[in-house]
Amino acid sequence: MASEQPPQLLLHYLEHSRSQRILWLLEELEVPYTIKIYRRDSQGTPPPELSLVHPTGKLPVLEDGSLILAESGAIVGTLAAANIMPSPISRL
Ligand SMILES: N[C@@H](CCC(=O)N[C@@H](CS)C(=O)NCC(=O)O)C(=O)O
Repeated sequence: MASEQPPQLLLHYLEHSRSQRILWLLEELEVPYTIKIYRRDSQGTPPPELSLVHPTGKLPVLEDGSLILAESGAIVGTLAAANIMPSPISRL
């Protein structure tokens, strides 16, 4: 019997940020993913380990195996290009 594979996509998510865009899209598309949440401190400052996720120190970042995607717009575009959008924008 084959064992169930864990989702390949890992979303690095900073609370109260545009990371929400990617979370929303993954949910809408019903794409399996795991999520790692980074919390802001009481001043709203993000944790320093963001720079370990990506050299820019900014989130969201979406990991797909060895592929590391940054920039929320690029992540959205990549998910769309992966042909998992229900219909092309041109048909809307
Ligand atoms: N153009 C980038 C901007 C990313 C960005 O500025 N992310 C902010 C949160 S919305 C962040 O990670 N800030 C952490 C910091 O500045 O330390 C995108 O759209 O993903």
